[in-house]
Amino acid sequence: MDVFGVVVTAVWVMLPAYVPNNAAVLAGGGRPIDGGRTMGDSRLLGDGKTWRGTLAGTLAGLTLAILLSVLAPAASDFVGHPLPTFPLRAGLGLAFGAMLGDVGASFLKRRSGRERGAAFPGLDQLDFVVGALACALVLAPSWFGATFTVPVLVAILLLTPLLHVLTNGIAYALGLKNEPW
Ligand code: CTP
Ligand code: K
Ligand code: MG
Repeated sequence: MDVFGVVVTAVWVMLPAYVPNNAAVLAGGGRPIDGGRTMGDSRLLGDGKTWRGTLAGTLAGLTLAILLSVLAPAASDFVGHPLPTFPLRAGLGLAFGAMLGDVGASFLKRRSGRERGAAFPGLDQLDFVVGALACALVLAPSWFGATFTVPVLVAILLLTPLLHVLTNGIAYALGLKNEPW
């Protein structure tokens, strides 16, 4: 596979994991997952992780995975490269895993004394990737093995932080997000 093919595949296959965080920002609010509970001196997760945001993010990612599967033949023709479809379990793993990774990162942020909204460089950009890949591996192992070749994984780890910085910067500039990370 050439570099173009690797990059296009990496972005395509991770779209259902990229969208949930942004959907959660738009739809979030209401009851926090931790119900206000604390661990030590800090909140377990904080007010930034809500049931509604998590559900909306997961549904948005899953819906996108279904849509991309329908579009895969046309998109493959367009880029001149075979792009994968998403079995339901793969789409669910990527979408829910992205939310789970983000929730896990908030847990770690609170344990390290960071308030809601504080930056944690590195973790902020990759938490959802690790969560998405891990859940996709568990829920759709054979699809995972066929889709995530080593070059595609390397491209994902290099490109995701760039895309994350870009989309969050745009969300901040549009006034949708309180911080640009
Ligand atoms: N959000 C949500 N539920 C989630 C994730 C995000 O409701 N599972 C919404 C919240 O309104 C949150 C906003 O999206 O404030 C931005 O998400 P994020 O940056 O992940 O949360 P922070 O508020 O920065 O909190 P944290 O420090 O815990 O990351
Ligand atoms: K986050
Ligand atoms: Mg934040």
